[in-house]
Amino acid sequence: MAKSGRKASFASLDKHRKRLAETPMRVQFAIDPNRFKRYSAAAGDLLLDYSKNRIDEDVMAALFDLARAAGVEERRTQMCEGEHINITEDRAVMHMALRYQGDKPVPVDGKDVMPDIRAVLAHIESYTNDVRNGVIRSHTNEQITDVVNIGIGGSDLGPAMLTLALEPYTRADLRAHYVSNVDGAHIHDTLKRLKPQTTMFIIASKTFTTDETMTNAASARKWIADALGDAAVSDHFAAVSTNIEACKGFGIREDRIFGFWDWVGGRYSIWSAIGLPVALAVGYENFAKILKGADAMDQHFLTTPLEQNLPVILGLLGVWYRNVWGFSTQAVIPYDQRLSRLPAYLQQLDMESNGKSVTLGGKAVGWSTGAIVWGEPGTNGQHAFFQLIHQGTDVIPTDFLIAAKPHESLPPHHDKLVANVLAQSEALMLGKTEEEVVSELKARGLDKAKIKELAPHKVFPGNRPSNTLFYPQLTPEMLGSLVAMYEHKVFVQGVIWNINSYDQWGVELGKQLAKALLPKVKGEASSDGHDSSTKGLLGYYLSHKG
Ligand code: G6Q
Repeated sequence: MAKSGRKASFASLDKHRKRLAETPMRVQFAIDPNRFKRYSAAAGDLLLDYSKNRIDEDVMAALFDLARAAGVEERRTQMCEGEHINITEDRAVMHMALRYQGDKPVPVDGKDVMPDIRAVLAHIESYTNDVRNGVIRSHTNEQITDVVNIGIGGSDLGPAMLTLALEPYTRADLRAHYVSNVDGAHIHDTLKRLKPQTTMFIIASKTFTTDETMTNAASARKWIADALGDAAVSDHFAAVSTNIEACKGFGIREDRIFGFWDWVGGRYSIWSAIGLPVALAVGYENFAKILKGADAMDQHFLTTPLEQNLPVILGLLGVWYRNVWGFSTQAVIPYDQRLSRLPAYLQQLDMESNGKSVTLGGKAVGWSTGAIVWGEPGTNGQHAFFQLIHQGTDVIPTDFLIAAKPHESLPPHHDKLVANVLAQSEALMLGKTEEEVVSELKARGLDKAKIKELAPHKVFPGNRPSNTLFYPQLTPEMLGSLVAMYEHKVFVQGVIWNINSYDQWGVELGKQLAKALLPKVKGEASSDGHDSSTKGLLGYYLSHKG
């Protein structure tokens, strides 16, 4: 689809926007008793209710036309067939192979990758079982009680999010911790309560060169060597990387190095050995269920008609709001405390993938791309930033996530949680008109003057969009499905915007400049050549560092 075609599509969608502006959702719900049925879809047990959006059948038809015209289906096939759709790094994008449950070969650059994937999974399984069963022990012959994953970005956010989400599947005597920040406070505070004798580290780095990770790894190595001697290092470290030689150089035993491949992007790598700390925390059988759930979502994405395809629907709604209504952010609010890191995880997945401003052909895009993704769990958010979502001047499309069944038997908690999530999407959609406010205040016995004064503050504009994702329970399978669904949503949007969702050049400049600044920060080189702000800040640092 040419640039002019995309622009024309957005322009024609704009006519629908103008038309719909006359008919808010509360009117549409009143007119159409089947609205929920019409605008909900499912993938297995996962229900997506998207009826509380500014849409009607003509809008959805136009959006599905756009997906087809932009080549979402063709691109999906290209991705599956191992084409190098990551053009700037000349790489295939094959994270789906990592969770593939079928028995067909999956070729990448002429080689079936499934035997290697299965070999790494078998390695993860045996290592995980051995650590959990106390067969692999520490240098002092003790059972491992704590696993510290050292990694950052894609080598941290995914496993950290999954481990927290699957707390009901963890064992009290084996805890997983995550250290990512180069800020020494992070590793310091993590190790503060741990014993070197029973702590195992995993150095998770695709490249094994990332400065933050290497700095934390060196501090962890010193912590072990200081307490137990240098010989203990090989008993207390494992690594996940594509750079096997560098892992060996660090002192990691060959049988504790878990490989992966350059056709797996960092933020798409939780399905690879990057998931090792998760497997250690919840057991290999549960890790395998995460993969199974993700594969089920892949099959849904690959085979379900666009009109019932969850990632496609979510992606198109995002495009509708971003490019036609001009909404710049997307909130993700899990009513599931254990998904408290999901927004941060999705922030990377979405913003690093689709925060781009040139097309695949290297020209400036003529439209907005990735939205700003943010969120916190409900009900906490209600007592914090929901004010702005309800009455602020910006409209914030919101995804709500909720399980039908909690893991704990603590009535009445879950019923209250569900009442709250339903109430929020209902309130956002309905709003409260001035007439409703006035009659409420009258019923409370307020006089006319007070009502006039208060009413404008109590009006809710309503017509604010949300999706609700309802699932039976937050199981490993469901979690895998949810994450894969969002991966595919990002893919769909990337195709429509004609950008490369699989590179991240925007993170490079800051890294380069930090490298150049380090000798100056250390006071070993002059600050000449920098702008006055950078020089001024350097000067402040050098005079206060003590
Ligand atoms: C993700 C990015 C990035 C990456 C980190 C860590 O897609 O590439 O977040 O995961 O920079 O990189 P390493 O795993 O190589 O240390």
